[in-house]
Amino acid sequence: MDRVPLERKVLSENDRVASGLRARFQEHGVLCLNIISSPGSGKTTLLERTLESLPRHDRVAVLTGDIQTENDANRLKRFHFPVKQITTGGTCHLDARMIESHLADWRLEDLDLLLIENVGNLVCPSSYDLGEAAKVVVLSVTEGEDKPLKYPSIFFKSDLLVLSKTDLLPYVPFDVNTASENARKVHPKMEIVQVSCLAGGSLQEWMTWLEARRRAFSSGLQEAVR
Ligand SMILES: Nc1nc2c(ncn2[C@@H]2O[C@H](COP(=O)(O)OP(=O)(O)OP(=O)(O)O)[C@@H](O)[C@H]2O)c(=O)[nH]1
Ligand SMILES: [Mg+2]
Repeated sequence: MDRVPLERKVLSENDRVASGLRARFQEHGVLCLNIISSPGSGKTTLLERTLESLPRHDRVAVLTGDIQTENDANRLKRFHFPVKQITTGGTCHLDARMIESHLADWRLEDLDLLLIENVGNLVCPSSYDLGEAAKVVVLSVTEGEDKPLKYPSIFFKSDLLVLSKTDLLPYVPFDVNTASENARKVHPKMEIVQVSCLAGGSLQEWMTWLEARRRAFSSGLQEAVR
């Protein structure tokens, strides 16, 4: 008798909740980005500068994750967009259930863009789908060019690599080409932008990517309803 092997993918609880979130984001036209990096690579500073440069009427909100403190939310609330802190109390990553519960009293129909700052960690957040449209990994120039090779999962799963703190390049032995080559060894289609968030530094490449992604997402939604 021939035997037919049957394989059934049993979705984990997190994947199930994340799929529900993704469907809701799609239904309400919310582009969700999950921003991941080591502690201190500059995620909150990048978000501060981003919020600062967006028009006040832009339909943007931020969820920011940390093990302890409301510090990042307090920094981000100054820009008058909806911001909530998710304090995990010890867990080294956000999960889909945390996103779902913190979105409970926000109307998704009032948003176009949801930026999630994950807990500072290059390992665990890569395993937890939050329902995002894309992961963005931030690597600062003080961390070394080899990080994409050492922590391949997050670089493989991210659409964009933000090389941050480029103002420090004159002072640290970090080769942008080597870092980019390493990232593309892991993820050949990785898009890469360079930013400096210091006063006078440039966010232009990141803002251009973000705008293009928002346009592509919204035209994808329009195509879907045609
Ligand atoms: N030189 C330089 N310093 C930066 C830049 N961006 C951020 N920093 C500094 O890096 C430190 C960490 O920045 P944060 O934005 O708090 O980093 P983070 O990734 O949000 O940190 P966690 O949330 O703790 O993981 C701060 O002292 C920032 O001032 C930059 O572009 N250039
Ligand atoms: Mg932060």
